[in-house]
Amino acid sequence: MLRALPSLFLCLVVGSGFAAPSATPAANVSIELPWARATPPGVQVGAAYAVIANQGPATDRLLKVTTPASARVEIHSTTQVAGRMQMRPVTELDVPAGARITFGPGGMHLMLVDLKAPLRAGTQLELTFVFEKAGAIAVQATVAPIGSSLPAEEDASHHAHH
Ligand SMILES: [Cu+2]
Repeated sequence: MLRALPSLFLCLVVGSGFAAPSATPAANVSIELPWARATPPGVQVGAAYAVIANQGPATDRLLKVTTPASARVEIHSTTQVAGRMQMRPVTELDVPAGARITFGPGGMHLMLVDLKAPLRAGTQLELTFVFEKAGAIAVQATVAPIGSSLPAEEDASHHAHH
């Protein structure tokens, strides 16, 4: 229960989501603009974000997310309850055909629990999304500075040009 405190702290940082489209070829499901926030020393949890897009004809389901950077990754939703942001674990997330689900500060997010080391701005973080149908999709998330509400601009332009 102790680690709920730093989690809550991160989740309380209000920010708007982002929705810059970027085309990723291949499978029915793609992970776009993955990014994470840097963490201060001593904090045991981090937050990561991305857009999950399902271009396929059928619903797929996100079963879990893993990373070498932390002991585990929880999928959290954030809701406003009596003026306060509360986050809840989501065990399985359905991604309907044609849907784009945006993870961002103040909303859905990936919570990296028991970080092995602080997340440093400018580094890359490997995230593997495991879907029921699409299987495992590994992406490199850019770590943006502490408190960022958008992925690094460099990262966005990188995606736009490739
Ligand atoms: Cu959370």
